[in-house]
Amino acid sequence: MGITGDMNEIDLDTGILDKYEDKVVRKASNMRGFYGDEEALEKLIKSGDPIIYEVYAVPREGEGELSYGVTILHPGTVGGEFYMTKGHYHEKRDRAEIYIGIRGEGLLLMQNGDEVKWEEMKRGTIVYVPPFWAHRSINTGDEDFVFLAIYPGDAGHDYGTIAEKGFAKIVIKEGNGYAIIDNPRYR
Ligand code: PAN
Ligand code: ZN
Repeated sequence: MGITGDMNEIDLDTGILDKYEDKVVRKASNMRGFYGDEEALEKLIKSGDPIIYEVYAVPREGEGELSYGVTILHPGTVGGEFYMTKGHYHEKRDRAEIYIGIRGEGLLLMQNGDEVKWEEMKRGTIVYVPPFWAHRSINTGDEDFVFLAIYPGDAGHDYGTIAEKGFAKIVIKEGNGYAIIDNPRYR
């Protein structure tokens, strides 16, 4: 991993970036408070604390710049809820984002106040996250769900609001598919 210039390369089959400057790894133990079934999460942590997702990013933090990153969200469930990202609002609420699906399948769940919407994602899907919408991705498949995200350099990440309140909907495994249901813990 070196410092990148203005050029980089993504392997469109795997999502692997040739160069990146930031790597974030979120294990089960980093996801305390995010799942309804806390016991199931503790069990998962005890049984080896698996990685839930990894982010490989090239940040450019100034106003007017763009940052981008690839997220690799592994498959699995915690008490019936699929593996997912923490989710966040942008600190600067009016900053939008673009998600591009690369591999696997998932959902992009978005929330603005109490209003919720979502889009299914797979290889080639492009989803526009408008300004003011919080966003969380969810792996609804049985292989890695991989996507590229491009966002304003000065967007910033507010994790606190979602960590405290959650999303109004959660995504659970149902048969071979998924169901999107009201979050009983939503505040
Ligand atoms: C994405 C996310 C990435 C990880 O790059 O940061 O998928 O999700 P969390 O940040 O919620 O842990 C993005 O939306 N950037 O703005
Ligand atoms: Zn974002």
